[in-house]
Parts: sequence; structure tokens; C-alpha cells
Amino acid sequence: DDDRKETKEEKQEEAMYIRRCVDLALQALGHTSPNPVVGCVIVKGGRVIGEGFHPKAGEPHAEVFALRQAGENAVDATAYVSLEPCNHYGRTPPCSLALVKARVKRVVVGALDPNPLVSGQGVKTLRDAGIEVVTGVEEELCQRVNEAFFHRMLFRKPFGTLRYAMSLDGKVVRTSAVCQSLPPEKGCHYSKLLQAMDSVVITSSALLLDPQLLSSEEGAKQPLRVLLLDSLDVPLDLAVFDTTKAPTVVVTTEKALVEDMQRAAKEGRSSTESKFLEKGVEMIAFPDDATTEQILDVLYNRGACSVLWDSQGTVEHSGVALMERVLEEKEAQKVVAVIVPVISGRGHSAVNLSIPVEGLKLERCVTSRCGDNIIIEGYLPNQDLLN
Ligand code: AOF
Ligand code: ZN
Repeated sequence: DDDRKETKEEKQEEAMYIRRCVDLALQALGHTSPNPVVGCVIVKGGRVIGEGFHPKAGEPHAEVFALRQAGENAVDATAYVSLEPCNHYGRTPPCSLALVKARVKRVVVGALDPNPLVSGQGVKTLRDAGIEVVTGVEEELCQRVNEAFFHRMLFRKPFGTLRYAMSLDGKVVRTSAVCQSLPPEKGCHYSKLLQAMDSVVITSSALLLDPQLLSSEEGAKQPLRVLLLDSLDVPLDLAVFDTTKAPTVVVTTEKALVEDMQRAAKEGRSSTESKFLEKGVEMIAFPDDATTEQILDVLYNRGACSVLWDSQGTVEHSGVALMERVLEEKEAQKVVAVIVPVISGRGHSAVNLSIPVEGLKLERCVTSRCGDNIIIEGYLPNQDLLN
């Protein structure tokens, strides 16, 4: 339903500028949640006169930066945007109106915005103002770079990635050689993964490794760290309880809370809850073990677009159980499996699913290496937004 037929050359040029928008957008990857990453390029007479990207929620949108750079030159220019210009007053005013006011002639849009406050309305405002609009240029690319944002908008929960490590004989691996301990080396797969995540969830069995759950990448925005604990009888000097670099939330049960208070009273010490408070660790107690849905709500309400279900150190029941639950409840959209070149000989199987019977074949797989480890990443079936 675009406004007119275009030539092949025009289409190629549009695709090139939208890819440039995506490159610009990616500069803010990991920093914009709950907002998407968006890039904008303004072109006139075959020359780029303005560029911009959305750096962070609360700050101006991509279009605003690009329009500022273009100045009055934006009149009769073409604006390329990787995501449909917004049409609502959020933390910032509507970009659709900014483009109308700048009197651009054409707007080329990568993907429509799934945000119900925007979806289609941005394009409508532009067309109503007599601006020529083209949509769906490099659409799949534009959606994929914001897969977590799209997921959050469409399903009201964060996009889930499940990570686990296994030996050559398919057993749980708990060695720190997997880069799962503290702190992951800069440039290693795990460090980059954490950088891209808004939140990471581990269970008590991971505490044996004393993970920091912090990315070592430069300028990384650190993930919200969520710890599922069925008992508050844990060492408080663990790295994850240091909240100076990233926030930590402990999710536990009312029973564990009461038991800890009774123990504390008997031992004449203050409760773990009050010690958490002192350390800036937030604690949430549910009547029973938190369901996956309850955990996802906690993350969603804190603005997370993505979550890493990190089943590291799963020698005990809790981590493996978390993994099974997330898979069985289809709350993981993606899997990151780390294969470590050790033969365990004994130990628990790394994955223990009772369902589904037929097995799950990952799609769109990417294989890479990190040191001696092999990493296979792929999407779980029937989880593709674009199908
Ligand atoms: C755009 N350009 O660069 C971005 C857009 O609270 P606000 O004002 O930041 O609005 C956030 C919403 O705006 C977000 O949910 C998404 O729908 C859209 N993001 N839109 O035109 C941008 N970041
Ligand atoms: Zn906007």
C-alpha cells in the first residue's frame, strides 16, 4: 500500500539507507530498554544531511537527532527510519509531528511499530499531512534487531534466552572454564551475551560458582540480576550481592522468609532480609515457589525486554528444574548451548525434559567458538514472530 511504484534503483537505494539506519541504531544496543533501538538518516539531493539514533529511554528519538543535524535543509528531504515514527506523547513528543513540522517530502520506514500507541498511526499522520510514505523496506532486518522489544510489546513479557553448558557426554558442567564464573573475560561470548541482556535469572545452585553476572564489555549497561532462592541461608559476601555495579533482586518464598527470621532470632542476629536491605538487594517473597509467569512479571514491570535464563552450575535440582520449566512452558524463544570439551563420566544430564516427546530442533542456528568451547545458538520452533 505504498504511495507509488518505484524503480529497482530507488528500491536499492532505500534498502541501503535503511541498513545505515540499522547500523546507527545498533550503537545503542543494550542501552534503550524498554525502548527499541532506532536509527534515522535524512537525505537530500543524494547527500546525507542528518543522522541520528535513539540513545536511551527518556532521551530524544532517532528522528529528532537527525532533524537537528539537518536543520532547515530538511525541507523537501527524504527521511529514512528503521522503525515507524512514533505518534504519541510518551517520555518525548511524537516524531511524526516533528517530521511534518520539518516539512520533509518523503519518509521511508523499515518496520511498523508494534506499540499499540503507535502501530500504523505514525504513518497515517504523515500521509494525512501530504508526505509520501514507503513502508516495509528491509523489514525483517528491522524487526530482528528489535526482536526483544517486539516480543515485549506483543506478549507483555520479556524475550527469553536459555543458556546452559554441557560436557561432551551431555552432562552438566560446573567448571569456571566455561566463562560462567566471575568476571567473564572481555570479548568472550558470555560477556557479550550479558551486555545484550536486560536481565539474567539464576538459581541457588549457581551460587557455588559465585558468579558476578556482569559484562566486562566497555560501557556495558549491566543486567538486572535475579536470584531464585528457596532458602535464605546463603553467604552474604557473594559477588551477586554487591549492588554497586548492577541491581539484584532475590525472589523467594514466604516460608523461607519466616524460617530465616526464626533462625536469626535464635542465633541473636539480624534477619537476612534486613541485611539484604542494607546491601541494596531487593527481596520479593511469594506465598509459594514463584511461577515462571510471576518471575516474568517482575522483569516486565522493571522494563526488561530480554531475560537470560542462565542455568549455570546446575549440579543440584534447582537449576535443571528451572531450565525444564522454562522450556516446557515455552518461555524461552532462544537457546544458547555451550559445549565444553570435557568428558564428565558421571553427573546429571544437562537437559532432562519429560515433554516434548518429539524433541526440539533449533532454527536459524549460529555456531561459534569461545576458547575451546563451541557455542550453538538457535531459536526454538514456533517462536518466530515473523511467521
Ligand atoms: C521513534 N523513534 O527513536 C524510538 C521510538 O517514551 P518515549 O517517548 O520514548 O516513547 C517510547 C515508544 O516510542 C516506544 O515504545 C516505541 O513505540 C517508540 N520508539 N519511536 O519514532 C525512536 N525509540
Ligand atoms: Zn519518536
